Amino acid sequence: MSSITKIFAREILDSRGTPTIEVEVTINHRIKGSFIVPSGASTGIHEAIELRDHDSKRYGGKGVLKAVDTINQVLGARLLGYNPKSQSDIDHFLIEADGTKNKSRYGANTILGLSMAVAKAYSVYTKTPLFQSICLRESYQLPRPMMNVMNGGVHADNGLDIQEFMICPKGPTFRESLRYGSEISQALKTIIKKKGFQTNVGDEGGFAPNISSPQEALDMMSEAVITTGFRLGSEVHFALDVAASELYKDGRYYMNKGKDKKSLDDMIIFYKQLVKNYPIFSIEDPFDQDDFDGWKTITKELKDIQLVGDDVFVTNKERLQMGIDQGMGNSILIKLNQVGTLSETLETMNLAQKHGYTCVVSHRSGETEDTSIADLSVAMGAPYIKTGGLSRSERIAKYNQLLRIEEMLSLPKVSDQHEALF
Ligand code: 2PG
Ligand code: MG
Repeated sequence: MSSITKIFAREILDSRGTPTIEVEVTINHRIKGSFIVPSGASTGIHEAIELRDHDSKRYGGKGVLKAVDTINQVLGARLLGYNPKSQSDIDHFLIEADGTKNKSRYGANTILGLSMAVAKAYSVYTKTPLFQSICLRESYQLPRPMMNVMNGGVHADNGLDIQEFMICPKGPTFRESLRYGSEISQALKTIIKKKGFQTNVGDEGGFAPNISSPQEALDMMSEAVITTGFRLGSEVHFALDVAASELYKDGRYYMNKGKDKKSLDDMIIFYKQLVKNYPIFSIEDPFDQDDFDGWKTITKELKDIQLVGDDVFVTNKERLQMGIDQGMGNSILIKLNQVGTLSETLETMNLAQKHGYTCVVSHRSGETEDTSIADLSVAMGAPYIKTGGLSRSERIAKYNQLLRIEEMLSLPKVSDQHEALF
């Protein structure tokens, strides 16, 4: 019989140098697992709340000492003695203890730190890779990577309105897809340099040249794919995250850094044009989080495109159900900290899968060395993972973890003897 014997949290830093929470859970006094909570910049208004200290004397108010104290003094103590196998009971306890709809009492960062640290400790305790200890399946598949090679929007200081321009390579294995992505990124760097732009990178490890036209970005990406010898439109596709909630005000979308005011119809024309001219297979957040007309229209008009709801669904099963009922999108972005517990995340993913919505497991723009999302994507059979460009270790760490998982899956099965959490 296993039980949680110690829980400890500390304040550490994320990839932007902003404080975040690390939680360590100890089982039976000796087995330890830990998790570090990520943090977003283009956060949706319907996301669960991230608790910060708002003490202007520390980290510009962004410290998380209150959350750390809540774990060390209040919630951690109440979880002692729990069997770590009872992940749903533990998550349930945390949801109840918080008692609010958006986790504003203790913060989704506080709660997620605990929820995931328990899952990770359990994986160490059972000597089972995290993906297998989250969900035991007959067979597992690796997700196809969506690599953010050009950064714009609030993730970069250039003129691009669209937040993320991604390449999505499809090799015979994950390892090969990663190689395609890396080679294309290197070629892209050379092209950007040749055109006289700086090759600095944005928050998610993609390049952030000082350009403002999406066509210019997509042209450079196309050139990079072609010069590396990969087939555009079959071996490599493109994907966008428009993060349109950031561009929306009073029924209009302010493109071209505010100079162009676009209506819903103008936006549809804009997307149709892009999809016609480039091999774009996926568009995330093409409309604002509450612009349901926009969402419904694009879902009808661009039927063949994967339309991913991030700010609109916020990994929340009620929001997703509403989208399903109203015909909004056909795919959901999955971010653990948007909802706050592993159990709720899995419920949302199950709901999506049941209704034919694809799941894209995602990092946040503020990331850490934690690689749990790589395991989550494999555990749940998500067809895609979005975890940044091919630079910056907090992004590469997830890709590297997928390489390890692919290797593990190619080995003969060692043991399925453990009991999985879900
Ligand atoms: C997004 C994410 C991750 P952020 O909008 O999809 O790329 O960004 O974490 O800033 O919300
Ligand atoms: Mg997004």
